[in-house]
Amino acid sequence: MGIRLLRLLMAIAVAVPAVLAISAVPSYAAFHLMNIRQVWIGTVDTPGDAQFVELQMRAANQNVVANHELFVFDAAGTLTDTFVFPSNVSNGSDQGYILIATAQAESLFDITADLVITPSLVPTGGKVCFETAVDCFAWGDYTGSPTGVGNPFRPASGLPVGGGAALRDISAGNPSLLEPGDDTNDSAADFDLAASPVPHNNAGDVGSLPSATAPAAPTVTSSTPSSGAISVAFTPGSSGGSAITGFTAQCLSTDGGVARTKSGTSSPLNVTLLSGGKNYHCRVRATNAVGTSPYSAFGATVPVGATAPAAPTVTSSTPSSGAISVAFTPGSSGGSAITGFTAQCLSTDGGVARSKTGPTSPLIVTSLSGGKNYHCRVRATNAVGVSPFSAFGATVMVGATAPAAPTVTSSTPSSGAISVAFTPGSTGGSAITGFTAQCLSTDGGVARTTSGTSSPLNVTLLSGGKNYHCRVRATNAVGTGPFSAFGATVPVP
Ligand SMILES: [Ca+2]
Ligand SMILES: [Ca+2]
Repeated sequence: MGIRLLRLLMAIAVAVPAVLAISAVPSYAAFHLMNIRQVWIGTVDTPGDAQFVELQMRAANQNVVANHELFVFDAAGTLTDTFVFPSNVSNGSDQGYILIATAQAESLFDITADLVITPSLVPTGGKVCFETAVDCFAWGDYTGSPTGVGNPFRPASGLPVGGGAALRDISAGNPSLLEPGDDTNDSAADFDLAASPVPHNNAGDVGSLPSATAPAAPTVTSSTPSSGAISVAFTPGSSGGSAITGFTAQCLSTDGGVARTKSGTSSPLNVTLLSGGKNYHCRVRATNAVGTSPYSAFGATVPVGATAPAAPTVTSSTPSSGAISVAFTPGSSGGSAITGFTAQCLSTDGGVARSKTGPTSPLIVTSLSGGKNYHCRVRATNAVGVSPFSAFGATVMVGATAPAAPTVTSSTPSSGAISVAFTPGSTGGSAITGFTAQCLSTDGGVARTTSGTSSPLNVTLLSGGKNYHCRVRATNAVGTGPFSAFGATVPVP
């Protein structure tokens, strides 16, 4: 064997293992032992703008990513964006990271991305893939090909804007290492929702969200008045990094109306119970878990529409016989002239209730029950409506009246007479001193009366052979009441 042949054989002996080694490992070996580790979309302030996809190596020397790509698909599985690594990354350590992020995410987390992308992930559903088949992740209402992704992560709700991140669960095998067994190609099974996003880049930096602050002030966009109310529309300012939990609109009058506030979780807020006919301007502030923003600038000054009047105030209740004179002062007109007042007197011990309407104070409420206790209240009316009642005035006893009419219960004739039985009505607050029965003939007999202190009263000297009906009235110290209705008409023998 000559020297030249020996050298050739030696060269072949060296080369063949090298060729075998090359053919046993695919040419993409230096970037494909990689998984999508974390995906995050959006912040509360700029939904969708701050986004990142984090890759993690599960072997050393997977840093030869130049010209390799991140593919973004929509929910239907259609490719919408492609982002290409312009160069390799420098750190090829096993378990090392590669950060693909928008400039907004770089700023938000104060971290440098290894590949900067434009905002392209849609929170409601989609898919991202590193290269055509290295690894893919699908979420939300993704309905494209299930190859490599199985079931989408959080199919009902997608990725939470401003919320936690989709984070690969690496607990299988060694729980602290990303390994092939941590990828089952089912996004729903392979990922969990982490409380907050924590991006890592290839240089070993760890990004963090800035600590939250109170929100910025909202901006009032319109103030729409109606009867006694203003609907305040606004746009929120920055959340301060912590979700806004509520807003408060405050409306202040520029000409003496009452100030009011209204809280709620979204625009618009309808601030009610404002003073009709007064001018108002309104402002809004926002609250999150950290605190409350300053108020916005005031919106436009607008006139609030007229309302029903405010309740009057009872100033005195002066009783007399069967009546109370109710004096009062009006409240606000509500921006529309008051057209009348109604005083209502209610008894606290069983007297009949009465009311009286008129244009001014006082109103004299009559036909009340003498000797009963009453308190009275007043309300006002204008073109818009009726006010609430005022508070009750003092409780006073109504002066006695003449008695109410008795009730005839029977009329029993005898020769030239009728015995009239009856039951008394109200005394009117003063003891009844007597009754008078009166019998009138319906066919020409002579009329007669008889007085006495109790039922029955026997009315005599009537015309025999004539028909009669009888009635009764009562008398007390105040006076004589009205007659009762007539009893039955009966023939006198
Ligand atoms: Ca593992
Ligand atoms: Ca996979």
